[in-house]
Amino acid sequence: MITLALSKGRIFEETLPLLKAAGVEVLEDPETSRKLILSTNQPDVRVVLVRATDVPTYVQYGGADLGVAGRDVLIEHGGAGLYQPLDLNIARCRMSVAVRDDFDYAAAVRQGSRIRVATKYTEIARQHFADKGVHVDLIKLYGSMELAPLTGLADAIVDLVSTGNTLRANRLVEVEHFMDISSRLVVNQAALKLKREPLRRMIDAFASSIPA
Ligand code: PRT
Ligand code: MG
Repeated sequence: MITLALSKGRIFEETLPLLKAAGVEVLEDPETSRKLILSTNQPDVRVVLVRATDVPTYVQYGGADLGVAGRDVLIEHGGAGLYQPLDLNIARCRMSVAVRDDFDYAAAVRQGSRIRVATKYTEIARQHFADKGVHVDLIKLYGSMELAPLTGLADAIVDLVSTGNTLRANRLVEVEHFMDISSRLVVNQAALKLKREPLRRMIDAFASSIPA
């Protein structure tokens, strides 16, 4: 049995064509079914639905043989115990710094002020500001980072941006786009040895159908 961990939403949707190229069709729709384990047309392949941030953990400890996770999630997780053979080029977005439209970020950086930054991505933010030599106080949030500058909780946020609509709707401006994000295939290292043939076939099929 091969178990693939996916999160609902964009990663599930964008992985379907890659699975199809590997001859795998998922038999249930996660948006209408309440099942957490989905069967496929291949009796020895199943999909488990987990939170996006839990995908690396499932694969690391063998709860799944392989999975698909964003570069953001993989950096925050640390990647221990994971083989990362492919950038799938799906679920693309960027990691950015955004501020309220009346906050002068460039001046704050130039003057060496301490900047309060709210984010779910504390590891990525810590590395980014350390590389720039900017002093920040990081505030960890689990949701709706856009609210932080509007309420005075923080001066800036570090968050994912794709269309920019969420920032615009909240009168925030993107002042730095510092990392390009896409999702990667991650594989459990022990499974790669024990289930070498079927996993290799799946990795090769994914590799040959990565979107441009
Ligand atoms: O949503 P939920 O809390 O269940 O979980 P999640 O946010 O961890 O999962 P999901 O499915 O939303 O994201 C999974 C992965 O998709 C992330 O880890 C990213 O690698 C990738 N991805 C691609 C995105 C986006 N695009 C994206 N736009 N993840 C989140 N967003 C959010 C962003 O955080 C912001 O709130 O969408 C909003 C901005 O979108 P725009 O289009 O308004 O700019
Ligand atoms: Mg989300």
